Amino acid sequence: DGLEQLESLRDEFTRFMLQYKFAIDEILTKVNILRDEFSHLHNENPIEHITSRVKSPASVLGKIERKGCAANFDAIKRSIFDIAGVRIVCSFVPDIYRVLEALSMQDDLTILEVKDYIANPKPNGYRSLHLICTVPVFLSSGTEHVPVEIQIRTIAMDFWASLEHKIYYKYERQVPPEIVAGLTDSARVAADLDDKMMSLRDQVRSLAPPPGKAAARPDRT
Ligand code: 0O2
Repeated sequence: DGLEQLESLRDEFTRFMLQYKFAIDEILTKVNILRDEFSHLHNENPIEHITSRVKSPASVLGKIERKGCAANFDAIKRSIFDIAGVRIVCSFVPDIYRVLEALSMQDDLTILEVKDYIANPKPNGYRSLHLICTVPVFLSSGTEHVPVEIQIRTIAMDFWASLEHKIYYKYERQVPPEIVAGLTDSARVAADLDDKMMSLRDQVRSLAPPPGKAAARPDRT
């Protein structure tokens, strides 16, 4: 009896986690289509790379505790929105908003929230654009609208966030103040780098194309 209960719980858990994997697959298809479209039709590629992860069960449990959310699958689905996570790393800051706009136009995506930590960085200097949306996943049992957190950032933002995450967690949240200050300062350096690269790109775009080099391919109609 106990064993049967355990097996049924395991199956329910597997089904629960699978819907997040499928949601990620749906978003990855969308983002890869955008990427291919940008590079084939517009001859430019605003997306450097894409990563994704399903939150580990231990990390989901930690969040349930922190949020004081009821420990049942329905409550978890309604209150934890980053079990499925997709990270899109772009070249330049305006590319982030182009990707946001392209995703916003997709009929089957429902955007629940946009958090713009680029316009309003966190006090520690963290910058990224976060998007919480739901995507329909078509299962044999019916359609599930599954939440996904999409983080869109530049290479410089990603570089800083990845290393900050390592340094911060290595000290188990007991980071000495001079290190905190150093991290915040380096976030500023990363932001300056984004500005500098943007300005270099704008300068190069305003130059005439070098002799013998064809101008950028026009959009196909
Ligand atoms: P992981 O391992 O990346 O999944 P909540 O999500 O409810 O806890 P909040 O404030 O609603 O908190 O979410 P927020 O801050 O918009 O987004 C949380 C996620 O953004 C984090 O997920 C990180 O991925 C990233 N993030 C936010 N702030 C920072 C930061 O200061 N440094 C770094 N490196 N990343 C940050 P997780 O679940 O914390 O971690």
